[in-house]
Amino acid sequence: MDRMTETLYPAKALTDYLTRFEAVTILTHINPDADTLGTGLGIYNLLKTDRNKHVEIVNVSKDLPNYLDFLPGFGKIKKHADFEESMIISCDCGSAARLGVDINGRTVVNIDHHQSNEMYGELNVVVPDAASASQVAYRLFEQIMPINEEAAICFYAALFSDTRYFTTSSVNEEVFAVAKALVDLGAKPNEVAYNFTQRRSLASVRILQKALEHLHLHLDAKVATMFVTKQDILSAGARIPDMEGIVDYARSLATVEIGIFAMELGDGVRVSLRSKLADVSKLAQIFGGGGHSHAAGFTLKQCKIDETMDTILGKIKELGLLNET
Ligand SMILES: [Mn+2]
Repeated sequence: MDRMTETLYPAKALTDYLTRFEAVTILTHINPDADTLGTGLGIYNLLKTDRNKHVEIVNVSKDLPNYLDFLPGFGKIKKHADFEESMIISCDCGSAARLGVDINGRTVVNIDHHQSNEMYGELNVVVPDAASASQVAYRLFEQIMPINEEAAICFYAALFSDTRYFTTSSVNEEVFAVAKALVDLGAKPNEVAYNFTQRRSLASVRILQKALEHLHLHLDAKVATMFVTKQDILSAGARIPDMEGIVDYARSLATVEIGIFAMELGDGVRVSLRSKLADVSKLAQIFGGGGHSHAAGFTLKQCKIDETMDTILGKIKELGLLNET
């Protein structure tokens, strides 16, 4: 192992933690995506091969994305953490608050790739250059144990998803090197792709239709906004996971630099931001959110959608986000 690998992926430190604890609680973030669940389940599938270890994987959200049910171990994801003295491994989560579990006083290994990560762990393995948290987990765990097929499928699916099927600016030689290694270990690219692209829920298409009805262009057509109201969500029969990816339609337009999608939920308005070049994580941070430079988001409590959009557009101008591009 070269020194670079040693600093980025502190395998020895991880081994020490794993030796000290008999039980491990794997935590994934609220409103889970394929990266947090794929990373968590990949690690779960690795750790559970040790018969002396107690391992649990937890996501506290009401709904899990059903299309991810092909990930080995998906049915084992629990809604509550039961272990009290376990070591915690958090996956793909920039802030402790997004875990939805009180981690005060606990030993946490934080595995992530968000630039905005708050480094809330005792051991923080945060690699912003990595395209997915699963890429970080793979590079870390491959040094200390054999990666089995179940884990390879999970890590590959997470990488496939967080790179938007290998199309984002984070895709480079290293991403393909990791993808190749995971395929060699048993991940089937066609099966993973099928699960992501050919198993849509009807509700996800119905809610997309509503969002497209509310597509508007602003600021010389450099910003596209889309939204869905509570009523839209109700009539489409959509759940939050059904709305993942809608924001990409806004960004995909030729003239558009920043795409914005807002959904009106019971407790406020949730906003997703996507950009081609501009750093939208700055914008998200102003509103108490976070994320990556080209994919970020935030939630505003008790807000109206039209006012929210006006405020966001104002901030885009104020920050000069479009001037950078
Ligand atoms: Mn991620």
